[in-house]
Amino acid sequence: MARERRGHRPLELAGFRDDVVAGLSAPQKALPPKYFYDAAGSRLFARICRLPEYYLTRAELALTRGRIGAIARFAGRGGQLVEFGSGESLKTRLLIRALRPAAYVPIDISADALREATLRLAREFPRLAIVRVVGDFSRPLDIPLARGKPAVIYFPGSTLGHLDPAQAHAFLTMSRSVAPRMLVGVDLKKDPVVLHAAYNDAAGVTAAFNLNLLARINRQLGADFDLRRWRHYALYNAALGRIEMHLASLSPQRVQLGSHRWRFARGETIHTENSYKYSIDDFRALAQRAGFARAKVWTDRRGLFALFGLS
Ligand code: AVJ
Repeated sequence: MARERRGHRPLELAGFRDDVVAGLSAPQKALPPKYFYDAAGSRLFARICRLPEYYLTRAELALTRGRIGAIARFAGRGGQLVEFGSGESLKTRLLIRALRPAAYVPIDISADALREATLRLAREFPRLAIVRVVGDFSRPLDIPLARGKPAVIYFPGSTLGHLDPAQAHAFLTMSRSVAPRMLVGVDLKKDPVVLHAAYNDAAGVTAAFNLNLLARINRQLGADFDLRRWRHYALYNAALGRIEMHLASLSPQRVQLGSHRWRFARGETIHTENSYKYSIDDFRALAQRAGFARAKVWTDRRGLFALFGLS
């Protein structure tokens, strides 16, 4: 039976609205990437994961499959598996099958995504205790762990890439206080042309994913973004080691949300996401600064993606 706990207040419309107003009022207008994932956005993200250019999902799955024995030995069997994210993926199933954890504790901001993902897992693993936590793991939250059973955090998918280095350091430090071991998926630095293509796919799915954020703001908050006057713009910033996604205004325009109004110049952008890329040495150093003494690393054959085992 799956139980559900709330780590803190669920994500409310008011919070969404405040974040949008604050983000659009800054000199470099920006929106937090966590709002990409409404129902339409989650469907678009699932399509991104199957795009020929988007190597991340396939590389991580291949390396997890190929090295599952070593990964399971690192994580330990029969403990508590805490996943940051909804865990609907094939990788989670591989891990559960290999670790046979006593409890599986997925944490996700979307109660719907969490329920859907865990219902399927509960059918597939009827004897597994599943403890759902609805919450934003980017903020301190109460994670219901049993005493005496070793816990390991699973944070796949390069989701950590959203954080800048200072935030990633704080996040790893926080994670270390939750569990002594952590498995974290990290996208690696590589040919910028390969990176660029992964976020500028030929079919335009990433563009639709990015633009859906504006559609969601219109739909849920009543803003009046004219979607025909915005374009998806993603680039690799090599100096900062990150992909940046933006929405660029194609003409001078105004946007209204309640009593708020913003002007956009032609070519001005709203920064919607960062996706940091690391070298293996960069990430080892980051983990060490955050207090992890040891780092194991597994990569796919082509060296595109890495899974780190930190302890
Ligand atoms: C879910 C954060 C790993 O940064 O690659 C995919 C999100 N954005 N295409 C990523 C995303 C555009 C993705 N993460």
